Amino acid sequence: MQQTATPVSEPLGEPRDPDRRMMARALELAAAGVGQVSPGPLVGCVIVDDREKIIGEGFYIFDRVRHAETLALEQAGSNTCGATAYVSLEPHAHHGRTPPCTNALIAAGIKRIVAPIEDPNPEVSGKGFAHLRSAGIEVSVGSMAHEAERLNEKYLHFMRTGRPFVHLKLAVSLDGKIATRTGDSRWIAGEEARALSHRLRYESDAILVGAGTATVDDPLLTDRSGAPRRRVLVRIVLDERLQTAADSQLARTARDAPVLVFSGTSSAAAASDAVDTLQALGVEVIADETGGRDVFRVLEELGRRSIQSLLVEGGGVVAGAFIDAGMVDKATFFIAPVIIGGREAPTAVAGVGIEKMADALRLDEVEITQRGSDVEITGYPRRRMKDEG
Ligand code: AOF
Repeated sequence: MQQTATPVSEPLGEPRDPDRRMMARALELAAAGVGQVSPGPLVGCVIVDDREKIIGEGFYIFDRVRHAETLALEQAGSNTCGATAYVSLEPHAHHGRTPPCTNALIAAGIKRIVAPIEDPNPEVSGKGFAHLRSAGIEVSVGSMAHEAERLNEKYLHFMRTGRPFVHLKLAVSLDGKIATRTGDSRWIAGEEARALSHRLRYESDAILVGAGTATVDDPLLTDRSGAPRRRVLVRIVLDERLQTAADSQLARTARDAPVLVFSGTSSAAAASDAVDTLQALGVEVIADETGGRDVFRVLEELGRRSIQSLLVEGGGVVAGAFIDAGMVDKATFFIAPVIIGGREAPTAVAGVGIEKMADALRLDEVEITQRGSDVEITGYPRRRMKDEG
């Protein structure tokens, strides 16, 4: 398969030394696999000769099976003896769908390996580096570690916790509302923000909304980015009282893209006809004793299904449940210059909330970007002190 990736002229950030420059290229190559690696990692590899010339490049795509290092070595051909390999993740040393990449690197006569971070996959973690070192290869770890962590934030979180990485995305008015008092929410943010929302769907394995949003908006929740993706976006509704209608867009399209509905055990038992109807349409109804209110249990269930990443699109009740539970890993708010007003109009985040400002969820690594006339604020929730102990 032809490999295409953005050219080397625009490296990520402004790397200062040759290692950083080559690692930036490896990360850039890895990013070409977005949408096509789950449940695996994004991996890019650059092979560089002793005159610092790039002689091979590769990146991983799940369905192509072959790993980044193998592809880069193949492109480098017979010139690899004494070369340096830059890999965006620790090379694996076990037999998975492919033989160990460490074997290929050793056999090719690679002299030095540069990698930013360990692969937390227990099959790999530390073993890849140890194998390379035992073969006499110099291994440098840590170059662009933060960038590499961010690039693979979904995979790393999923490997470390067994649960999907949760990205909360909301479009809010200046007064923090997500709809009018009648529930109308089309549209708060403008076209640019909405296109970006489809990009976020594209980058996620699953998308989740609450029953209120599903009922009022009757959304399709599909990925309409047009970009190639490996796994169909799984659509999830937290629906304790089993309100999802058989004639909703979600239910009617359940054969085209999976729909999971988490409902309360008693609601599902009381409405067994509704369950049968939804199931006949292809909807999977998961009866859960908390009815999806315990988001940790929902995430564990999704983790069991190898769902690496989850985009939470609201509404306020669901956003509140995820924030109260401390289960948001990244947040994107599109703030539109519009004022909705009305005490009854829903706010972006409901839930229990907090008493003291000191307990508010603050974002770190905040990026603020103008999107048309809207402002995007994206950041990572700071871990709260009480979680630290
Ligand atoms: C690498 N280079 O390009 C990739 C790695 O057998 P697989 O392909 O499903 O992959 C199994 C594991 O290998 C995967 O979970 C991850 O730990 C590592 N992926 N490793 O050295 C690559 N894709």
